[in-house]
Amino acid sequence: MPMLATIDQFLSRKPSTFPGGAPALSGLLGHIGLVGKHLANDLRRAGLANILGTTGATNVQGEVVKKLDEIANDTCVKVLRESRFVCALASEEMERPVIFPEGSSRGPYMVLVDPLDGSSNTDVNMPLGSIFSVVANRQPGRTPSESDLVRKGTEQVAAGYLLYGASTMLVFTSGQGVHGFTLDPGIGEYLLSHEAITMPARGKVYAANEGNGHKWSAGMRKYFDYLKTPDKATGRPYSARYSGCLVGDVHRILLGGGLYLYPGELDKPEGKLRLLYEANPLAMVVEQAGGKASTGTMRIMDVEAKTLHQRVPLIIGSRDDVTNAEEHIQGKA
Ligand code: FDP
Repeated sequence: MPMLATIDQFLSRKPSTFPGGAPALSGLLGHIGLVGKHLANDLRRAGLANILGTTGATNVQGEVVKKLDEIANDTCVKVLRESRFVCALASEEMERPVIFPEGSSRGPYMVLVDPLDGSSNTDVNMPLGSIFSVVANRQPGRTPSESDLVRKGTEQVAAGYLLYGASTMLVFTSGQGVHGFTLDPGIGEYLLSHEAITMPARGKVYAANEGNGHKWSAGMRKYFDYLKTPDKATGRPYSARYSGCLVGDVHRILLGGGLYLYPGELDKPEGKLRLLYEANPLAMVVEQAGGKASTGTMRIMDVEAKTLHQRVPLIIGSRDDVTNAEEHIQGKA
């Protein structure tokens, strides 16, 4: 039976290692949670409110912008601008970060977001997510620059995601385990539903867009053959589960084990996903739950961050599954 604690109540119960302490983390998560409430509300009514489909524009990644991508980004900017904990925001949808105006409200943290993850799911009423990464301003009070946001995954002070599925969830870590809260829409509160999530060391599920298989390295293709070859002792074949929403797939794996892969391709070795606001925050969550996140050759959170919208191959999930995938990719299996 879950305890019906709010985020605030939950955080105030334990000593916090978050820089700024539990009240600062609670305040920050309050605003991120508010973004989630707005977006969950928009998504529930999307088919009725003429907000499905595209805007006609393309974003900095050269990808088609959905109306809901734009709404989600605007919501993040509007809500986090009001937070006295946040001084800057970077987003998948904006080429440059927004630096919030100076003043008494300027906060010590910088937030990096993918405002609406899995946007191909918008028009078909399938799961979507928002991903967030939090880093500290190196010199609190000073106006940060873009380069201050471009940081290694190990420098994150908190990270997590919102999942808009059958219910809305806020899952986060601040380096003290991973905790999941479910939004009770009747009272408008996130309540603790999944305390101290721990992943199985190995799972039975893989998530990947196998339609891209012809573009992968021989080692990667060999690993997928391995996953599908029956072998009782190692629990194979694995089941395929791919939702088109990274957050949804990682959430399934976080709770039940297995792995998600978006590999680099022969003519696009950097892959598709973004390091700073997709791979790094999910890597922090998964590592805190006992799992692992890798490029195939190195730990995601150790990848040197060079640019805001940098891409990275991602293999993330149960510890032993990710290690096994790495061994295949590196020709050691
Ligand atoms: P999307 O581009 O629809 O936002 O983050 C990018 C992402 O979705 C992930 O959520 C998803 O797992 C993946 O890309 C889907 O990409 P493919 O359509 O190439 O499979």
